Amino acid sequence: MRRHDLVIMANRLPMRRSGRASGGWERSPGGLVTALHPVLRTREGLWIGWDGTSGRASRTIEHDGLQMKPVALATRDIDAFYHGFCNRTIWPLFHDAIRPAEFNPRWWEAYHRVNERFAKAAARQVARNRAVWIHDFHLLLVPQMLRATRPDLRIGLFLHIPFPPEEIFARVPWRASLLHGMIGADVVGFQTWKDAQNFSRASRHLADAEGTDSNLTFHGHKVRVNSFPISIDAKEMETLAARPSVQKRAVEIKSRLGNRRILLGVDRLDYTKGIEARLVAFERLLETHQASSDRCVLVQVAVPSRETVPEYEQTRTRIEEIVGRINGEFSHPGSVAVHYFRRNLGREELAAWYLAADVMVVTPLCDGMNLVAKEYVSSRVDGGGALVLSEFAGAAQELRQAIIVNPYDIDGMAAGIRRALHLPRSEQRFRMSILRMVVRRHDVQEWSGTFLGALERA
Ligand code: GDG
Repeated sequence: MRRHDLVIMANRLPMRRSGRASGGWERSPGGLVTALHPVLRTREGLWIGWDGTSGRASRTIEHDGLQMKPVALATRDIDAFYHGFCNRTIWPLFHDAIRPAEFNPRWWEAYHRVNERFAKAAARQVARNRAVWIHDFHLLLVPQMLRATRPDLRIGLFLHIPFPPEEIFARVPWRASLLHGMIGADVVGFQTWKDAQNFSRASRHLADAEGTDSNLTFHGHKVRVNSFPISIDAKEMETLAARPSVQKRAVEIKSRLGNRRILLGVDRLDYTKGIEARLVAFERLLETHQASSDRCVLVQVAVPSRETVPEYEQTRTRIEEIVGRINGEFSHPGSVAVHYFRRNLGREELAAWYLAADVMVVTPLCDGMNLVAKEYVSSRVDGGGALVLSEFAGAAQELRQAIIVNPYDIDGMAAGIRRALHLPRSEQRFRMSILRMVVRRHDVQEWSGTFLGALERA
């Protein structure tokens, strides 16, 4: 069997099974694949992940120059590992415990089992002394498991979501095991320096690691800890937004909405994204006559997500109640106050909405990075638009020319939106030009190059 020079591991494969596309597979959209595809191609790489189905894994598949190895998960494991430990334990806990995390020993056992399965799959596939790059919160135990059988490998781990402050993390009954799992890597990367610090402190205080915030030692093994803020494929976004069909669609969207000022929100329908508070802030502007539905409209795109988790259903219900309340109170014939789309838009359509939006409102309560904010500025090839951004999105560390708001402060958020609507044109263009430069300079290609460089040096 041929072994690979670089193995990427993530919960999901970058392709999904489809009846239509060639060979029964189609590429899932996303910057991560775009960034890693060329690296994997030149380095004889392999991507290991779950293919989204239950049952037996198929052998390695090659599609579009990308080699992929599906990992099989049993139905009961998918439930306890994915719906349980990933989505109902780690996700809420790592997002500041906005919703209470549930600690179920059965889910933990399944998490352990699935991580072992991934680690075994990787151990068989990587060539001697080569590298494995593990992604995200589904696979936190893999670094240590892999190191135990393959101490020759360089192992990198990148967490896409925040790492919580120590006192929140300390609630997990299996906290030391989780930390030991992560510490098995040579490089552990986070979205922001704050996340990196939270992790290093938890490791020293709860898992007997020693060292500084950027260099830890555990039983003689050295771990580099740093921030590697993820980004988007800025060139691809710019090219998409410059397409005549997208530009034309943006003009059409504006005209269909009566050429009112457009405020736009685009999020997975997730309680961390702060959609309810954003709606209430807009309602506040309407109530206090600082905005009117004759002159502006809020469009919220909410992409269905994790619908089997009860908290997500409750969030959806609350959002829909608030939309109904605002429209009942403030809509007029021909000028609906809030347009709400609970669906996934195509890439072109999404780009057209970005271009049509006068103000993009990105107000998560807690978010690792938030790529929507970066996609918006990158799509503004016309230099127009304004960004309102939560201070609790990782992106706020870089996108400093956005109008930064606290999503827990409804009046402050309303004031931020109002300010964005009324920015003098010269200031608006100045802010946008800097934002665009930041995203272009620090794109996803730079991100993957920097991480792999750090792994190489480890
Ligand atoms: C996690 C972390 C971190 C959204 N609506 C549509 C659509 N999207 C695409 C966007 C963007 C992606 O989904 C969402 O990315 P985010 O970064 O906003 O959020 P999460 O899904 O929560 O991702 C996050 C990220 O990982 C990367 O590390 O930034 O903090 O939570 O790319 O474009 N795409 C299409 N139609 C839609 O309607 N086609």
